[in-house]
Amino acid sequence: MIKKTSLITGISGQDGSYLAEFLLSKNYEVHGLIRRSATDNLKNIEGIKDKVYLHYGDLENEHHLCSLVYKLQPAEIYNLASQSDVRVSFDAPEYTGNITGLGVTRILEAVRNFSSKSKVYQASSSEMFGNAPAPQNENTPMAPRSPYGAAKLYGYNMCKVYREAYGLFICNGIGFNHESPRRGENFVTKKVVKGLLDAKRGRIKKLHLGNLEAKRDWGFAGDYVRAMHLMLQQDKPDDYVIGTGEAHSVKDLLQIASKYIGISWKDYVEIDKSLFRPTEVNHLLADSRKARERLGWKPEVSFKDLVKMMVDYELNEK
Ligand code: NAP
Ligand code: G4F
Repeated sequence: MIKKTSLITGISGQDGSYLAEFLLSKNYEVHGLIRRSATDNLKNIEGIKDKVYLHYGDLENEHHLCSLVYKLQPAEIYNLASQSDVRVSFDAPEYTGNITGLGVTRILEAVRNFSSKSKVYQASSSEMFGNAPAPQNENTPMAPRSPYGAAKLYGYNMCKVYREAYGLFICNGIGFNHESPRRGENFVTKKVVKGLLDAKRGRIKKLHLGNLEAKRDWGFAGDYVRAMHLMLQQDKPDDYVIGTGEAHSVKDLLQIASKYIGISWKDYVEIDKSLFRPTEVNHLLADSRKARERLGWKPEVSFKDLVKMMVDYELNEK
């Protein structure tokens, strides 16, 4: 059987690595865009490096994206690359706009001009909702509160424009927070799990955190890549909210993780005002009925099991 060709931007990230494994299991030929790095940024794809085709490049470089898309003519393109850290986007707003926002347009232009049959998945974000009342779904008005959210909203809208103007097959997945052992170290789930374990082992005396009241709808990244793939298998392109339908505060996260680890988080956590954001998103909770009904998607890992998975992984890390 002829293999379907896929291209994943951001293949070295959390989602990119799970998606690559998933597509390989479905017998796809998997290509990934990676950035040249002086240090190791390929840890997440260590196990599959020999099974995928890696191409150096950057979402900043339109010419390179065009020639890659032209050469590969991928059946499916998953645009997962971005400056994905909300806190960092306040320090680097222009860079975030360039990669997380304009980067989407560069992919869309490459597809429009050189591979118009490619189906495109865009990794949009629940951060676009800002403080819209929970639960949020595809019809909830969007009002971002961070440069990251604003850049994602631009990319989201460009996908809609290109879908309607040029008849391209483009889907926005509006992803709520999803985590895993491969989560970047600055995100709060990984920071809490690692920090509490370090505290228990006596490696640190205090774990510095920001706003403990914020609520997020946290799911397992492995579940979310199935939804990305399902969107591109439909007859028509559309946008879908992807989330668990359960929200927890950062305090709940601390409670569950510390109970499993066997310590009291209150002995270690210190609030650091500098870790608060200039503007916060208070409560994200997904109403993902559309994805459940039309795609037949549902998450399989509960929040408690996700936390346990992340703790167990750290315990087994050398
Ligand atoms: P991640 O772990 O931060 O991965 C981001 C990827 O983008 C990395 O592979 C990174 O490469 C690459 N990248 C960054 N800047 C690039 C550039 N200029 N050119 C090419 N590649 C670049 O993010 P993730 O959690 O897997 O998320 C995947 C996507 O979903 C992102 O677009 C994110 O914004 C979005 N999203 C994530 C969530 C979530 O909760 N995880 C929710 C909603 C939306 P390096 O390894 O070289 O840094
Ligand atoms: O883990 P976070 O940094 O994730 P955030 O900001 O929700 O963004 C993630 O999810 C988005 C989807 O909604 C993605 F689009 C985005 O790419 C990323 O994956 O922070 C979660 C919450 C925030 O309210 C933050 O203020 O945790 C709070 N928090 C409290 N102390 C902290 C900390 N966050 C971080 N990163 N570090 C802290 O010390």
